[in-house]
Amino acid sequence: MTQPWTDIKNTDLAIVMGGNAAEAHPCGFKWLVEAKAHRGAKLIVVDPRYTRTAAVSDYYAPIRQGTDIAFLLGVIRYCIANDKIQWEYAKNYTNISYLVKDGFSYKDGLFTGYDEMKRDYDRSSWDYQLGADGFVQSDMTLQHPRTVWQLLKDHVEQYTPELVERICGTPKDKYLHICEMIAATSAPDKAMTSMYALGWTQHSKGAQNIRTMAMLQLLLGNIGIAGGGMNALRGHSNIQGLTDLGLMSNLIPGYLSIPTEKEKAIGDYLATRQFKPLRADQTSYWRNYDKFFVSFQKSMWGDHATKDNDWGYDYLPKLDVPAYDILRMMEMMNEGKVNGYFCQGFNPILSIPNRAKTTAALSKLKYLVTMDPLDTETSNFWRNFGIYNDVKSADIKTQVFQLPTTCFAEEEGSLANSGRWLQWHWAGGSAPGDCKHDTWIMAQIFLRVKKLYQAEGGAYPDPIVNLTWNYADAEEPTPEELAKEVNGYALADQFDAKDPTKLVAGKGKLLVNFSQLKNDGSTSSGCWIYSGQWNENGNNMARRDNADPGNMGTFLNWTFAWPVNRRVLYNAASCDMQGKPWDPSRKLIEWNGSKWVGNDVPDIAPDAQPGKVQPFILNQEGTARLFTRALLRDGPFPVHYEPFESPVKNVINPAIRGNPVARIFQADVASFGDASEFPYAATSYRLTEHFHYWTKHNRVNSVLQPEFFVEISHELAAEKSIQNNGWVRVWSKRGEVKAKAYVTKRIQPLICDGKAVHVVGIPLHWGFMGAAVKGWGPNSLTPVVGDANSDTPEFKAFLVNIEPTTPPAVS
Ligand SMILES: Nc1nc2c(c(=O)[nH]1)N[C@H]1C(S)=C(S)[C@@H](COP(=O)(O)OP(=O)(O)OC[C@H]3O[C@@H](n4cnc5c(=O)[nH]c(N)nc54)[C@H](O)[C@@H]3O)O[C@H]1N2
Ligand SMILES: Nc1nc2c(c(=O)[nH]1)N[C@H]1C(S)=C(S)[C@@H](COP(=O)(O)OP(=O)(O)OC[C@H]3O[C@@H](n4cnc5c(=O)[nH]c(N)nc54)[C@H](O)[C@@H]3O)O[C@H]1N2
Ligand SMILES: [Mo]
Repeated sequence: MTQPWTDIKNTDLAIVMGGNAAEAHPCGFKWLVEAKAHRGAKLIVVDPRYTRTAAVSDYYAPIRQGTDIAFLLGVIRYCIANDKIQWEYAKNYTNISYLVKDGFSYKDGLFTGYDEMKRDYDRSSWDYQLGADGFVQSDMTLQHPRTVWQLLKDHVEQYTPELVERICGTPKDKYLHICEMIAATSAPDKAMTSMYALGWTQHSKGAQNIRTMAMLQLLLGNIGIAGGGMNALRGHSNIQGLTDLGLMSNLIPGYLSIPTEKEKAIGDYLATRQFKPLRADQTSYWRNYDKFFVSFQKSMWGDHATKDNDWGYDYLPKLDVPAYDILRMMEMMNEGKVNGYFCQGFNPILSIPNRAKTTAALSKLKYLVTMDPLDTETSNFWRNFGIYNDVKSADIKTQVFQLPTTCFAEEEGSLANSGRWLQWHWAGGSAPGDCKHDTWIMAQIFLRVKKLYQAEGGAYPDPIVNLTWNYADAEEPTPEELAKEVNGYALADQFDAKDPTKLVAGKGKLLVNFSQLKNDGSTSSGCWIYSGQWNENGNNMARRDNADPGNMGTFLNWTFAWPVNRRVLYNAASCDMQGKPWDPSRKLIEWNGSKWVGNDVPDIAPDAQPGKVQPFILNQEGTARLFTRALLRDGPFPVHYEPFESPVKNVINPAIRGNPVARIFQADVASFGDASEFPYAATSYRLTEHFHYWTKHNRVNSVLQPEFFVEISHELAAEKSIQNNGWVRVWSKRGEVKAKAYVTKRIQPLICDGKAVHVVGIPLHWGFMGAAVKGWGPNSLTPVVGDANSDTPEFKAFLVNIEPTTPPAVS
């Protein structure tokens, strides 16, 4: 999130599109209830289903899943046509005036450089025109035909309300009403907030869904201001922490990235990350990349990371593919390329697409280790649960080891929420039986592997045997020790940058924050953005002072927010070119004539002159991007593409199937279905009464939502002679499930391009372990298609067929 949850109380208009916050984020949703009650804020919901969020909205419109880009490019077109742009913001804080290279163009659904065989682009033309000084060329009059503004205007021109209705199935009158509500927030003193989650991410063009809204928000001047923002409402309580701490195969903590195979030397690596400013007077904060990186290496390998060995650069693995995400791992297992799999706090048999493929993949392993407090379907993947008889237990040779762990509530630590607050928590109870903390188990494995390397050598023992392991009890590092290590230490005395006689952190002391990080090996930090979480003032994540003197919901002494306790990212954009808030009644920060002051930690150097340095300091440009250059793999502007499996043809580019850069594996192509065999548009989602696959182990939740069901409209029920509460068989090209039918007015057929499209809604909480009545969820049906940029599976839009059936026999 660019805002914290608490800032949502300051909004004028919230749009929940691509999520269902009232059900999936009920606790955070209360801040929107505050905004409605105390500011008269309005709520728009756009969802294929009339959700519980829709039930408390001021305006609801249906949309066919997978078509949000067309919808939102149409809203941008509306704002342009009606001059609803926050011009001072857009001109100064975005790249709207920059000139794009002459070689770049867009035609028939593709940008310059597409290679059909590779399903990828040569992106070299997707860039700005640079001057002899290396700075980007611009035209503040916006008249030049190569400005981002002119290209954007052309790009969105085709997305008329009529086309939006044809593609999305959203009735034109409803659509125009929403356009009008959104466009009104272009006034400098009006704020709209976008709250989204998986309804946008779980698509083959998920990243572009989000970008389209970000572009709209930038044109309206709604990012960085109080009550405005782009908000990814995160899932598991610490999933924000997962990405912050680099648990993705292509990341290092703090959104640094793993080197690629081509980057043989540290110089190659830094050259493509340590960006120089593209404009005069810009900050380009990534210029400090080497400080964050070297400090990370020092936290990992201490005295073994030296200038002479390039800070241990060779110790890092190098990527030969974009990422080893879960879809790729399953593909590799299926190809027989993986022997063992450690599955920690993860239940992939239920949570990743195409269960038949997952089962086949796990069956090819020599061993599977699960680390989980619960007995999961994944650790029992080899069992035949009796309903479909599709698992042949006798043929599966994989050896399974179950290591029982504690649950997060049984240990101390911090959780990073969606608003980037690192909140310390304490153990709520002690764990039953002989289960162990994850840290204990991982420490045991590490110590044993290290011993083996020490005894036997091996191909390259250095990264393992040289790893820093300075914990009081080597057998189990404490959360406190780990949190301090992540914060970082001064490895030598540190002096003030402006006054070299002033000691700011003595050797061995905790660093104040990341501004002290150095590239000379004299500091360490496990995750630069978390630096400041636990310094010599103590554990800042444990702070619980809820004073909010400015009443802006920033609560600066409540926990610690990354970066440097800042609550609203890009808050320098909340002020005009004179440094005054666009809305004086909602002041985050302001320029007092000599420095920035206010209710939040300024996202700009404290003495930076207003109007000069631009507020998006992490970007090379200093401005936000309406045109992303080559940063996204599938285009510098979003384009409407159909889901990979779609009930209708792409009406603007009929020859293109799905996102042309979507990640697919050749082996899965035969398992994609089409509308002639599978005419219905399925989607999958959560219910508030369950949390994924855990709470079915709990009788109370299982009583509230006992049984696997699918939701369909009255019209589809009539067409297929399906009774409410009757049994149905739902099948796709990949498998089938049986479920109870729930016939509801909350799903209505959508008219797309003159054809009725029926939506089949499939909640995801069931399985075969635990207390609830058994049944497989949606992932027996979903396809293995990944987003072009993030590899997130297309869980939200796929094709099925449905018919009435007899009840299954439950074992
Ligand atoms: N009670 C409960 N809360 C949870 C969870 C849980 O299991 N139970 N899980 C947590 C996790 S890990 C996550 S990631 C979050 C997920 O939070 P959400 O994303 O809010 O939850 P979902 O129910 O998966 O999907 C949200 C909505 O997206 C809609 N949708 C589907 N496709 C589209 C589309 O193409 N466009 C639009 N506009 N809408 C679409 C669906 O109809 C659904 O209403 O929830 C978290 N919170
Ligand atoms: N079709 C479809 N599929 C989906 C989705 C969808 O919307 N549609 N949503 C996707 C999303 S967003 C998510 S997040 C996934 C969820 O998929 P998973 O993450 O696989 O599901 P969970 O049930 O949350 O599994 C987490 C496991 O962690 C265990 N656990 C809890 N605390 C601890 C701990 O402290 N240590 C350890 N080691 N284990 C612990 C729990 O017991 C549980 O078994 O599903 C994904 N799959
Ligand atoms: Mo999630």
